[in-house]
Amino acid sequence: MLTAAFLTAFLFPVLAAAQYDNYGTTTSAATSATVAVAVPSAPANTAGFMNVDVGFQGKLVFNPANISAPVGTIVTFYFPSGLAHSVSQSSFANPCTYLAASGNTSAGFDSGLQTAVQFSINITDNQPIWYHCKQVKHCGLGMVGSINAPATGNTFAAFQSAALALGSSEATETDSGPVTGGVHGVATAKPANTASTTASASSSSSSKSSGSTKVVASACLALSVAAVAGLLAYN
Ligand SMILES: *[C@@H]1O[C@H](CO)[C@@H](O)[C@H](O)[C@H]1NC(C)=O
Ligand SMILES: *[C@@H]1O[C@H](CO)[C@@H](O)[C@H](O)[C@H]1NC(C)=O
Ligand SMILES: *[C@@H]1O[C@H](CO)[C@@H](O)[C@H](O)[C@H]1NC(C)=O
Ligand SMILES: [Cu+2]
Repeated sequence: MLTAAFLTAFLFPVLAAAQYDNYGTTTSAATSATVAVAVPSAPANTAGFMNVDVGFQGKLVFNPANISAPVGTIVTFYFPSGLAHSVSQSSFANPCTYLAASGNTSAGFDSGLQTAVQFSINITDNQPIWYHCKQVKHCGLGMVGSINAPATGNTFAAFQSAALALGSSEATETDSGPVTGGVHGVATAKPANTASTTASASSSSSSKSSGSTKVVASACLALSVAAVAGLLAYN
């Protein structure tokens, strides 16, 4: 229900503004639009906790995009302000399609499209977890990630190649909001901006937050970079 209104009211103007900004015509307007919300980026991992940046440095990537996380690890995704992204479980066979419940298999986790929140899953076994961003065209531009992907066969690289092969033919997905639960890893809570309390308790974390202006302004550039990276990946 969010998607159409969101795209029309927010995303398209934002992308349009970013494009103008890239041409240097509306720099001051874009600068004044900076949102003064403290959104932490992923802190360093600690025992039992692993952290992933969503839309790292304004690019259409998860960073790190594939991790090895033992059972019981809490993996937390840090969403930036600006352009909305999602962490949506999919399958190796269908990288850009949400993993719906089927037969005796439960549905995947899904943050839904979000900005400025954190979303955590608890790893429940050592099987691979595949996920993608359901924002329009992001998955087909390679915005995918994995947890416990094997080193051979169905690797993270093969998964990302499959997403890139879909490219612009990637089906547009609906966003029905957050879904808890999941397969091989479960979310027990919906996304929320809960990191500020823990972040203030951490004395050593340096501020490396990127402003929303930067994220927005680099969105179009990121699209191009990701597209080029996709082409390179095939050569
Ligand atoms: C993660 O799940 C395991 C069971 O699979 C549970 O024992 C553990 O307490 C959970 N961790 C957190 C932080 O909820
Ligand atoms: C779940 O489904 C698979 C195949 O779809 C089947 O092999 C398996 O026996 C089923 N397990 C249960 C507990 O029903
Ligand atoms: C990332 O995926 C590759 C396979 O594509 C694997 O060999 C590597 O170990 C993975 N990295 C991590 C940190 O799990
Ligand atoms: Cu995205």
